[in-house]
Amino acid sequence: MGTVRVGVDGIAVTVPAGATLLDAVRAAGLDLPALCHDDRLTPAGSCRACLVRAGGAVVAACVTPADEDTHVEVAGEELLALRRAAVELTVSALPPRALEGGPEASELARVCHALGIVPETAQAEGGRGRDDSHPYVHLDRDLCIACGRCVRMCAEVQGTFALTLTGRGADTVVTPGTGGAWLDSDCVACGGCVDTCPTGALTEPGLPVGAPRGDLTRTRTTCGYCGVGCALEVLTRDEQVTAVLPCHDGPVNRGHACVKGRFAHGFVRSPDRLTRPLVRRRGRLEPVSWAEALEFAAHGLRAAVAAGGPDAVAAISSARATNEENYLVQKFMRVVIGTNNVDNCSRLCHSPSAAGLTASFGLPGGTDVFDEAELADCLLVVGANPAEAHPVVGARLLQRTLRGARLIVADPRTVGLAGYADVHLRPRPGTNVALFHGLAHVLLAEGLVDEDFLRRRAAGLPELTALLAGYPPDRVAAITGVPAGDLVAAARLYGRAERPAIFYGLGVTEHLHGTDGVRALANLAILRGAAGTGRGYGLSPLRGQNNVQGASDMGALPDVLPGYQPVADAAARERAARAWGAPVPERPGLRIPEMFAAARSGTLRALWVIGEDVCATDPDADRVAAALTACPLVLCNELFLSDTARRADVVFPVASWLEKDGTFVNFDRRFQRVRPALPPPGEAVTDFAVVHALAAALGADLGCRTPADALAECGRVVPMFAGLSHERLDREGAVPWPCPDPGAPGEAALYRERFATPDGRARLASVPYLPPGEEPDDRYPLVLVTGRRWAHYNSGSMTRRGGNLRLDGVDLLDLNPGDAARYGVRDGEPVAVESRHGRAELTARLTGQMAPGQVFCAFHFPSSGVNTLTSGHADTVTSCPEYKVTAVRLIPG
Ligand SMILES: Nc1nc2c(c(=O)[nH]1)N[C@H]1C(S)=C(S)[C@@H](COP(=O)(O)OP(=O)(O)OC[C@H]3O[C@@H](n4cnc5c(=O)[nH]c(N)nc54)[C@H](O)[C@@H]3O)O[C@H]1N2
Ligand SMILES: Nc1nc2c(c(=O)[nH]1)N[C@H]1C(S)=C(S)[C@@H](COP(=O)(O)OP(=O)(O)OC[C@H]3O[C@@H](n4cnc5c(=O)[nH]c(N)nc54)[C@H](O)[C@@H]3O)O[C@H]1N2
Ligand SMILES: [Mo]
Repeated sequence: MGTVRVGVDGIAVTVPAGATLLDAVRAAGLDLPALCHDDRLTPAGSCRACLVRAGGAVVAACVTPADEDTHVEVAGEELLALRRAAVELTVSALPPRALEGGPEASELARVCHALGIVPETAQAEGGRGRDDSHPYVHLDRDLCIACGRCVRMCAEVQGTFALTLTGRGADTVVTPGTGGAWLDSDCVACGGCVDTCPTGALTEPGLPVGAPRGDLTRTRTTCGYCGVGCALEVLTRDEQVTAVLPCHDGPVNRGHACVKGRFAHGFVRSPDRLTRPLVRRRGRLEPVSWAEALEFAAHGLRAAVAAGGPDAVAAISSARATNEENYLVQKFMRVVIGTNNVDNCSRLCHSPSAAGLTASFGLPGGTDVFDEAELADCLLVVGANPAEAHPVVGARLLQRTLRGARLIVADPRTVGLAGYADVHLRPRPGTNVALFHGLAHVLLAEGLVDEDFLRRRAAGLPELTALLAGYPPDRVAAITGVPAGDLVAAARLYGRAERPAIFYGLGVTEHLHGTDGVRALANLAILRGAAGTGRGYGLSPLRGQNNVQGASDMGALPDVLPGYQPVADAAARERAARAWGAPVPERPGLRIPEMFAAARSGTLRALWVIGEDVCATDPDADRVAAALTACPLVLCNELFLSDTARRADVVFPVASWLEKDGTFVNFDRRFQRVRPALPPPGEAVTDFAVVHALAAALGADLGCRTPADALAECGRVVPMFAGLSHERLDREGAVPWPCPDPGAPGEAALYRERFATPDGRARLASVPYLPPGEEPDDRYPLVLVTGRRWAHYNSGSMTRRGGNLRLDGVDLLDLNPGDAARYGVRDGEPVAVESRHGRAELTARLTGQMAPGQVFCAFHFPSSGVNTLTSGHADTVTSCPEYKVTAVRLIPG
């Protein structure tokens, strides 16, 4: 992209080609009001506040392109008067409260102050009323200047199209497109409209218009909900969160956010927060001092090791916690206890991605960072619902589609993006491998493969070609239920695109053959030569938790040390042992489901559960509860008395992501800083401090006193993290791994030269399609798919404590109207769901988004019992539960 040179009041500036005069004026360091303008949006040119003179004419700077050698005149009494008149006209239609809070009250107030417009200019009567129906977005109609920024934000950034301008002339005002109250609209509370509103017409409860902001403390951190990794600025006063705003320079979110990171912070000061350690005495959990709790835990751990050796102890580390905390937990287990029994919720989530991507390409992460993948001209979104589960990513994928990229969605349900898809493939749950083979069959049959790439950089083509002969479209249609014509159409779109990218989620991994699914999906990228190009696109798992990538990177896994170095590898053990000054146990440890089985059989004698509500979120919950009951010692680090904490013998109260220091790794392998915005409540401390304290109670010292030390030590154990440090991240913001060199950038796009497999080639996988573990029958005739809804997060422990409950307060079962009629279920009425394993109580919602024979629910309200329904079937390679396929029956109300 070229540049142009522009003169601004005699100052020469260089701006990128395509820039506007407003960009040039700002590049010159001059202030120019622009009330209808936001850099995140297409310019509107409607408010006339940015009038300048260029080429002899008075023009709105925000919509006038900067041409080479343009001379822009900004200063001068005449231009100032024009701008002042334009803003005065706008302000005169507003009531006095628009300018009562002083210059810092709003962008408009600031502009008025700068232009010398006095508060008395705002004299209108108003009386158009407010809409305070929504917990997070409040509308004062009288302050609306119809600049349209909110409407454009909702359309161009969020992509929800929930807002419109209605009325005429001075009466024009923003309204939800559905007409009624804001709460009942399509708004998904990303906060974008509030963020861009220049007048205070749209505000959030913590920051009403005119409220003083000067005394707020601002802390930049990384969101602790999902794995997108949004950079957020937390505003606090008196140790309370006032608001959380998206950082406009956020490397991933670029000024966008979602209802969770932006608004769901009410949990932080919830009266339910745990503030003191608890110990079980005479069957009841009672508050005790830290010294007592630690002594009790240490005593119990010693007894467990004495009775069953180090392997009688296990820990589930937290993908909600920081890298440094996860690093410390696995070090504690390996060095202090002497076992590899440590795992994290990647097991339940994207462990098939780690296994599958490693087998296909060599490393357990996506092939490219999102910014590059997003440049694709064809998006294949598979078994992922980013509109709800990764809203900031979902919004960007939608914008890419609206700007011309082709879109294929593969999901049994009509998820948010499906409405915009060129082709929506709706496979029966559990039939992905056949679906992907069907697509690959067409790619091969129609010559839509990259022969040169396959020759130079891939292995396994002859075997795959032979296998794919058995997956012609007709047979695949019979297995998956996807019409052969749709399959061919999708394969042609993906096959003919120049830059095809794949994004996928749990609809691929949480299956009996999840790892095979990942590998069969990777086959498509390899056949097209669409991975390791160095130019982006590739294949990206939309990883779930804020730090599930990092928890695994740090070695909170039973078979690998930090940096995925196998515990079975003597050299890797030796390297870690040298850094840690203690031997590393040789035998790979237990995976989460194996831990529960060992507890039930009596061989596991102590389990430390850190930030995972296993009783609510692991499958076949009754058997999980039985495991905890059987285990002589259960320790739990929690924010709340979760179903799991309730069953523990010791509960340590801990800090949340808003209260701690460290780093997270997001879904596309980027390290970012996490900083405390407020202190934890009561006696709660960080997970980091708890691990240190428990080690000390056992007479051990884990070293690395601070989180920064822990990351530095990790870099000494793992060459690919050697270039990372807190100090560097403070300076640079986000740095992707691999990052071996402190002086060089991390590797955003992997495998430019060679894949990280032993022979440097990507491996095509010849895995046959095998049916799911659970199949419907006469007694359990429906297939239940479980997944996510936009307003709640996993166990819901955080999102159910605050305004999100008003956005989504009922645990729903989605089902097709035809099935509802057949089973006598009515919309909005209670329905019991029974599987071969358990029973849940939900409320029915009839929707055409569901295919006949399938029902869907989330698992955000543990009291409904959804995870008593799910089975013990798990991915044959990684033990990831088959959450996406459970045979059920319905019993109306
Ligand atoms: N609002 C919200 N956001 C979240 C979370 C949350 O709880 N709430 N959780 C976070 C976590 S931990 C994770 S892991 C991510 C998960 O993010 P996603 O993977 O996007 O979430 P899910 O809704 O579990 O599943 C995705 C889709 O898989 C589809 N699916 C089911 N079976 C199949 C199949 O056989 N084939 C295909 N092709 N598709 C299938 C489902 O219909 C569903 O729409 O979200 C993260 N973000
Ligand atoms: N039916 C069904 N079940 C599923 C899934 C599904 O699709 N369907 N998805 C699975 C997936 S992908 C995942 S990732 C799991 C998620 O399951 P979990 O990890 O159990 O769920 P979360 O609610 O994210 O967090 C667990 C607990 O951590 C606590 N917590 C939050 N922050 C911290 C912290 O910093 N430190 C500590 N110590 N605790 C903290 C919270 O209060 C919460 O109780 O659920 C799985 N369960
Ligand atoms: Mo997850």
